[in-house]
Amino acid sequence: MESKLKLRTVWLGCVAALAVPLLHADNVPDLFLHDGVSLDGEWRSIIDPYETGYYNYRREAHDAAKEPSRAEAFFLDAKPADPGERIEYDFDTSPPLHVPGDWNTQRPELLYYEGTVWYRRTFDFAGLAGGQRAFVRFGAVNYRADVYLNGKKLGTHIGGFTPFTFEVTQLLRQGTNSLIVKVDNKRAREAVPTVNTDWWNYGGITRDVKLVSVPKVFISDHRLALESEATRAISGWVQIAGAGAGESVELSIPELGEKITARTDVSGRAAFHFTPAELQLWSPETPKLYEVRIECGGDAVAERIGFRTVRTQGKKILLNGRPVFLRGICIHEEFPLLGGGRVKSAGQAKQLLLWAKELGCNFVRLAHYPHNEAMTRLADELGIMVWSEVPVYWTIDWTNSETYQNAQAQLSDNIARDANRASIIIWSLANETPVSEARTKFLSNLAARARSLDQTRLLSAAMEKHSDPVTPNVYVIQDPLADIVDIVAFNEYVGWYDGLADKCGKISWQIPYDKPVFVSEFGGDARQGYHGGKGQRWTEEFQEDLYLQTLPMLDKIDGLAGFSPWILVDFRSPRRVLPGIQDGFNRKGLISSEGVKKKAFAVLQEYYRKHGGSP
Ligand code: GCB
Repeated sequence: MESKLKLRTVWLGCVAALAVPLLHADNVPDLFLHDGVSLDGEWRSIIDPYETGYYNYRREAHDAAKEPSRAEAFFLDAKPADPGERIEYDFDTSPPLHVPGDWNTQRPELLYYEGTVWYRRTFDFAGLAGGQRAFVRFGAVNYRADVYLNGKKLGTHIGGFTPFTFEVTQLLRQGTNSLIVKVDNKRAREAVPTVNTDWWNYGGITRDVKLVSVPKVFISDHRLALESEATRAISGWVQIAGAGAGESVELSIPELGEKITARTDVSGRAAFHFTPAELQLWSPETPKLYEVRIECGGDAVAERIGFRTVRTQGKKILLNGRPVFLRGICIHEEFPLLGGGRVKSAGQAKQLLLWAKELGCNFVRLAHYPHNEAMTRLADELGIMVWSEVPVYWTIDWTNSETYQNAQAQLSDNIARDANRASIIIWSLANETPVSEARTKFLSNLAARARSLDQTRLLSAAMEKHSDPVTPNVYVIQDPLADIVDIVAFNEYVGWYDGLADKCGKISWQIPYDKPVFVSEFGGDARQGYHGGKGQRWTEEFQEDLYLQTLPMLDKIDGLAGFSPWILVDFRSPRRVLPGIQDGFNRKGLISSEGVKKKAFAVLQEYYRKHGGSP
């Protein structure tokens, strides 16, 4: 990560209260709820593997130059002023890419492209009403975004799966505006994720972009949560940007007959505490959501929120005070049909969750990074509990403080984005990270940060199992991270990376924590339509048998609170090269990359049916 990393502003409200014009903002969560002008659609694009539009021939950044070269600095979006002028690029005649969307599945030559692509979108703007402020909001850009409006740099954002925002009040023009994003998805050792993953690193402006105008004083964030299922008290706050003390904020939940007014404190925050007479709690069986409205001065937002509690008691997970078994499945944010690639619409997100429902799931693990906003909002609506994760995966650069700051920013932005989603019950800190002192320090700092930002959810991380050579069939979870998290979760691949399926019958478990146990992955590959005996690897029968053998093995785990097999749908992974079988896909899906169910789907469905799942 570079030192030019975006300036992080912790609370927009605090910063805006200063008389300094705010140029850099990051996640201002409630801009999602404000109406805006969509900037989705066709953007002009320039593929720039050598970053010619960014660096001059001495490798100095054009955007740091006093007088950037009109001929070469792409962010200027220049046109020849006369027939003799040298301008070595032209957005107007460059081909389009669709936003939201990864670039890889839009043009065959970009399938495995990693590097820089410049995006440009022009839009007309009529002007801001007196005192209004304007922001441009990106749902996600993978991985690094350098953003420019009308030839001026707005800032840089790093991290591929969380939203970010820049204030553009001063830079918007009446008439035509040019918004340019240099998107760079090159992997880096010190990045989060790092160079080595088992998924394809799609590049592009992968989520929605919009331009939002708001009053000078506006609602920038809010939190509401049920304090206890016994008292039914709800508490929370609303953050007003640009406000000091004494601003009046109204919060109402019409269906509950609640309308409460509170005043902001000096930091622009208004606190709420109330106990509705009749509150129906959110659960997978009854995913009740209430319309919550917030008003402050000339600004208003509304969204649907569910109320529930989640905590642990010994080896149990309690939802609304009652034990719950998590019938889960892992999901990557990838859609199998329509050309594949990153999920591009709420409709695609919904299809993934409906498949999980059909399996009988009440829980999904959204691997290995924050999924799009639609996913968690739909999970609220559909009654599916969620494990939400940040891409701290495998071998992160544990001792690099910028890497830590990066991971912490992604975690904080994810929490800020989704803190009002009843469906999310677990924040996950990491996946299969090798035990070391540096790694445990890194993750315990992340855990402390997560707890300071949100006390209404559980923490976990997908750990690994170990065994002693003297007792190879006794699997032990022994990881200092297990002392830190609330749920002891681990991945296991007995029968795939670890012997054959018949090994499952020999395994016993030692998990010495008085905490719920969750198996966050198991599974094996099958090429859909490839059939053979159950001993023949890659066939649907092999995968089916693996599931049949694994489920009774997991039943033997003391304190098992659920599991999420790997994975709902086959997904792209360049590590997976076996011709005719993998062809660039991890084939552990229960559904193929063409959207067809494999035999093991029915095995898991039947198990979940017996455990209360009703597809
Ligand atoms: C794992 C990883 C997951 C991989 C999976 C596999 O343990 O967490 O990202 O895709 O195994 O298929 O090997």
